[in-house]
Amino acid sequence: SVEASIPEPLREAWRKYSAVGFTNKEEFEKELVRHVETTLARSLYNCDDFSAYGGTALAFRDRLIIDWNKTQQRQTFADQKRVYYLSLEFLMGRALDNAMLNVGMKDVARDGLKDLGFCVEDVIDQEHDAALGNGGLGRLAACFLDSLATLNYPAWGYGLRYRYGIFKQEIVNGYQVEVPDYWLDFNPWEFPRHDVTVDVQFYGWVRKYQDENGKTCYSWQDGELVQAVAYDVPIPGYGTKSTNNLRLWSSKAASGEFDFQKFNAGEYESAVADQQRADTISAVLYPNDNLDRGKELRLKQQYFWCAASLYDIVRRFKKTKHSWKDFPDQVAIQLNDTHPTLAIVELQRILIDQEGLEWDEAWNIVTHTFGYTNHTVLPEALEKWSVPLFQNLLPRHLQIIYDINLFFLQSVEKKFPNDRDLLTRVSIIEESHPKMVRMAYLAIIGSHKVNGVAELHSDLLRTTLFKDFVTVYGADKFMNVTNGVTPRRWLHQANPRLSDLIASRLGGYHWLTDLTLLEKLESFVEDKAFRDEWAEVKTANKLRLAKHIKNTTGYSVNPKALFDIQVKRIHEYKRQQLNIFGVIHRYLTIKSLSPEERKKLVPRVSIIGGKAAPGYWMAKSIIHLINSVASVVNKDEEVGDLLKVIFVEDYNVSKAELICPASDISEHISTAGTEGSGTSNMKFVLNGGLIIGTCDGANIEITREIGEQNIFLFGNLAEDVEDLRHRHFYGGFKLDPDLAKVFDTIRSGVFGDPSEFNALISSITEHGDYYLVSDDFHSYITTHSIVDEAFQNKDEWIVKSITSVARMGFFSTDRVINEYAESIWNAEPLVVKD
Ligand code: F58
Repeated sequence: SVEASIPEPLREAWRKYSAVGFTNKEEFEKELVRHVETTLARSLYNCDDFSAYGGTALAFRDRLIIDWNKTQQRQTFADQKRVYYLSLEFLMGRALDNAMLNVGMKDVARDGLKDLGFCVEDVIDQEHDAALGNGGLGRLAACFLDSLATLNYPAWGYGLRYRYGIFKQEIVNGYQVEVPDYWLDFNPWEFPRHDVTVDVQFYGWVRKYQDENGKTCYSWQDGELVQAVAYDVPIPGYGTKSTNNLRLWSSKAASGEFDFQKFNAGEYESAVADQQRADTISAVLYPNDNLDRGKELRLKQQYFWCAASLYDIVRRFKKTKHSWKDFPDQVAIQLNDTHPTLAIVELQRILIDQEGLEWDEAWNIVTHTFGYTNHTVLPEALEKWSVPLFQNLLPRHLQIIYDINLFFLQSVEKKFPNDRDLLTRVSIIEESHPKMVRMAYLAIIGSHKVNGVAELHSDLLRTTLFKDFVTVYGADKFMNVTNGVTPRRWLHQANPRLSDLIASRLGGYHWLTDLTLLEKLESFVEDKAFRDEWAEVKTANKLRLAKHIKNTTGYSVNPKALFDIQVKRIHEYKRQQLNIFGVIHRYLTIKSLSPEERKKLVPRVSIIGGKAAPGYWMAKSIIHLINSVASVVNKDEEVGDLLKVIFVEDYNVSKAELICPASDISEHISTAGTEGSGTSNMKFVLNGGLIIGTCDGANIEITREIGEQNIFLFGNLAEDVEDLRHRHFYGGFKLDPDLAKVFDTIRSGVFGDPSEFNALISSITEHGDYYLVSDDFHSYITTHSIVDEAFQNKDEWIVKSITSVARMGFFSTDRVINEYAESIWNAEPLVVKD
């Protein structure tokens, strides 16, 4: 603040000593040793890899924070629009390697560490992943932050600082076991801001009163206060000084609330219990992916985070001295799914209850500020909160929601008189028992733009889920912004060999900030030497993964085999069951062949990884089946190298960086129409792997970009899914004969107690096969044979691989962020100079 700033005449003295951070190897070594010896209190006699990691991280952190300070100052003075990305999940993974590469100092670090007796890769490997997310949605938020900083947008992320991130997965006797992920023991990447706090209110009641002018007003009274404390994480851009901020809120008992009265009255334990109750809010990330469970603590998390973030944003806005009507020109807030929808209601509450604006003026500001991104059409994932729960926890917000709904329904009624059904369908309140608040509808009504994450997905939103809202608002409010990934982490960092090879031909790394430049690679496709080098890179990456597999599972896999990979959250709609049934089918085929015939086969390693939500039994039994099949197949000497099955334990961001560069083929095989976009499909293709996939999510646009001849598509189309499901229920279900054999084999007990897999099988044979596993099985198996055949022509395979990478420019999050900035946020970059 102004009061705390050093007066002008003294600033020279200050500037003389301003921190600059290291700029070369010697200075890096000096900083590293200083941090190890003083910050970490270790010495050259007890500095292990972990301490070297600590020292290196702290040295890089210093650099980041210097740039961060300058960036924030410049943004404050520039007085231009800021973007706020509200996401309950930021799946950041590791920060050190990323920081090294983004500030362009990895070689300096490598050489410096070597001088001091350390290997940079081993040091990087010490870092615990920041795993504050479940899957695609959380990782997308992390990629967005990288692009926002790289493109110099003045942007902040807001999230929760969970004490426990997504659980660590262990496989015990083939079953998933969840272990808590306590990741904060040593986290050099965050800055606690104990002076940046917000008191957040819960429960209580609403007082209605008249102000001095006789206007009816409302105020939220009493209840319980919980304090939000800010923790800031610097986000470096690639090749720029811009360093943005990710602000994560941590909860604790509000200062007045650690009840000294109770304490003095001898109720020490109960005072501590209150404190713990407050701590609980930011304690743990909910581990469900694409499932809404409606738990009160989750709603508390959502409001806690929205209220703290909004308070912070409004506080920053007020310092600019702009008038309220300018708010949407100064602030754009993007809602990552419906989880932050309460921010809409909270801003309306601040404007009318605290700032005294009239309803319409306030609502106009609110709706011009927010944009909402939807990530799924699965009905079970759509958030709804029970009205009684709301009434108790957030009584004033419920009133405001009812008012928003009333005014909205009145406007609909005016436009479409006498259509009661329409009113019931679009009402924010679902008339069930108990009544429910439909968060997606509230998000649509409170935002000026709504977007899906791939073309098919956005089309489905417009024609099914949000159809009535297209009728009400017109089609322009609903748009598509196809997802992407950051090429810095997902190519440069994950696959240094490929990045260097590309740089050797394109004359440097400028394509990392304009990914469309990769198209120049196509001119090298005819170059035999280049193709050979390309193939060598893939082999080296497969060896790197094979080594990890050996170390973690004990299984040796042949790096010459076709590596077939499916890594993502385990979910019936993503159809890992289709994959493992296909593997069993392959196993049966191998067993049925003569030794001579077997020689013609292409050896395969089927690699599957991912976490199941702890309460999702079907997903857990899929994991169990994969592991059971692995333990039989991998021991079968008749099969040998022809087939190996590997379950990768505890799939996370840092493992993805190891896995994505090592695929020959990866699987993106969701039932058509169910996957919003998918982003691992992009990561794999960008790393020179081909894909087998359904016509779903972004697979369709990947096909458009890279060409049909470079992808293996199979299965029914989205437009036919409804019909097929309908037919299953009305007498038309016929189990695919090959799949029937697979089921017979499972039932025979070859893979252990078959009763464990009853539910999995009967969901297909008896309960309607909702995900069309049987319908798509034949097409899936046939397409895998085509893959085998294609893989045998090594040269053509490499041509497909190079061509695909060359055409992936569209899938950079840089393109994505520029689209959001232009068509939703109306925000401009702000370059930070030295
Ligand atoms: C994913 N959603 C989509 N949700 O499934 C995927 O197709 C898309 O590519 C990705 O978002 C990015 O747009 C997803 O990951 C979650 O994990 C939620 C977490 C919180 C509870 C509800 C699901």
